[in-house]
Amino acid sequence: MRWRGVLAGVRRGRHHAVMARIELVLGDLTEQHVDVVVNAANSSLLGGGGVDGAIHRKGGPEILAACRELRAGHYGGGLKTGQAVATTAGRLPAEWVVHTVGPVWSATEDRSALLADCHRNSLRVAADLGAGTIAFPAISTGVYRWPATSAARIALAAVADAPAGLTTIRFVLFDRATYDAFRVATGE
Ligand code: AR6
Repeated sequence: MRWRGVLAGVRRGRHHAVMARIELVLGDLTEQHVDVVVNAANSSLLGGGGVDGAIHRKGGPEILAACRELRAGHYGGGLKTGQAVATTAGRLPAEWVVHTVGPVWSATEDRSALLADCHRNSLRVAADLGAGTIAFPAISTGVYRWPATSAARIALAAVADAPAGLTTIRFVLFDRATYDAFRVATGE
């Protein structure tokens, strides 16, 4: 697409000068026209419910085939919590899916560093691919039960110092309460 080419030109010319813009959107991650969408996956990399299920449904079988190849190779034991790895985005309007595994919420153990790792490692993988634009869901706030207010603070802090080359970091929030939690956290 033309605008991607333009952005790539800007990035190459002014590598260190471009700051990432943070955007909050109430909507569906699978409809985002960005270079990378981040999947809130599980360690099996073989699909699940929530946003993971939506990505595989809309992206088609190519994504699962790529995940199976990862499992057959370097990721035989699955993807560890906090780590990130890229595949094709199949039929999604994005170029790549970066799969990451969020921590399950615990009331007794502080797993915040792992949630921050998900964001930082996803950004690093995206930057290594040459991506300029990336969209995240609210990782761990669904099936993994992380409270949205806390997740929003951790996510926004973790992406504040993005690798060079990333110009847009978009959080795509699926419901109004999660969107509001992120909006409040941006003002803190
Ligand atoms: N677009 C944007 N956000 C979405 C969408 C969508 N299409 N669908 C759901 N969400 P979850 P987790 C929101 O459960 O908590 C899966 O089974 C959702 O409302 O998708 O990290 C995996 O395979 C919530 O705010 O991910 C794992 O087993 C957020 O995305 C496990 O769930 C994250 O909810 C991971 O749990």
